[in-house]
Amino acid sequence: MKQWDLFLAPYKQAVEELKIKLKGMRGQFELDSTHSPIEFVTGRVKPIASILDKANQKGIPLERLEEEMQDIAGMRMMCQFVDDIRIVVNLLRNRHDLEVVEERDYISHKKMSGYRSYHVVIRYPVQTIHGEKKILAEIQIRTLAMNFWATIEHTLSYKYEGIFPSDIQMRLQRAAEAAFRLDEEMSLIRGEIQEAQAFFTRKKELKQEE
Ligand code: 0O2
Repeated sequence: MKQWDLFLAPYKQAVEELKIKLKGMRGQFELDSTHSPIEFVTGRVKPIASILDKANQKGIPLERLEEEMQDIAGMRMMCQFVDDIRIVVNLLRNRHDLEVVEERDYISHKKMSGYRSYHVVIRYPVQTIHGEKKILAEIQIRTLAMNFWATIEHTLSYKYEGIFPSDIQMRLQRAAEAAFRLDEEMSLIRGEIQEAQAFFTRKKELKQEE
């Protein structure tokens, strides 16, 4: 157990630090009084049982966990709109306190399950009493609708141990489609609101010039 505590300590530290930093980004948008592309942020260290399960499934030897398991430290950033995801990914790419090492776009290429999300794998330096240690972490960036679907599917997946009865499978696929359409509708509504805002701002400016 002590060995796991030692192994997981830098991951725990990274998650705590990243929570503060990524939530801080939202705070900065609020200060600017501009729309925040970040709605909320969560983070967790993968439980030992899940690490062992995944290592077993993927054939990762325990001594290779550091290099081969990218989501022992996992963060999630939830956005209101699909367009916000690109903005958040760019913000991450431009940071100097982490290095983006890999990106997986499950939005343009959704998974067979119906899962949609944008994954960014980072290398993050943790300062310890023994010096700097760089760890891998995964940041999942998704809309509220994508998160809703993934959370429910994940819970059901535990219940059915990953093998869904065909009717549930079909309903999950339909729910994934519905979540996709919800995101599309919301983007259209947002576009119209922004157009209307631009129109009224311009009208106000013209009036002031008169
Ligand atoms: P947990 O409980 O979230 O920690 P693979 O696992 O082979 O698909 P890989 O290489 O591990 O892929 O990385 P990937 O696909 O970028 O990220 C895996 C993580 O993405 C999962 O972690 C989930 O969090 C999420 N994810 C991927 N596919 C699905 C899906 O179909 N449904 C849901 N709900 N989430 C998914 P873990 O390790 O599964 O678990």
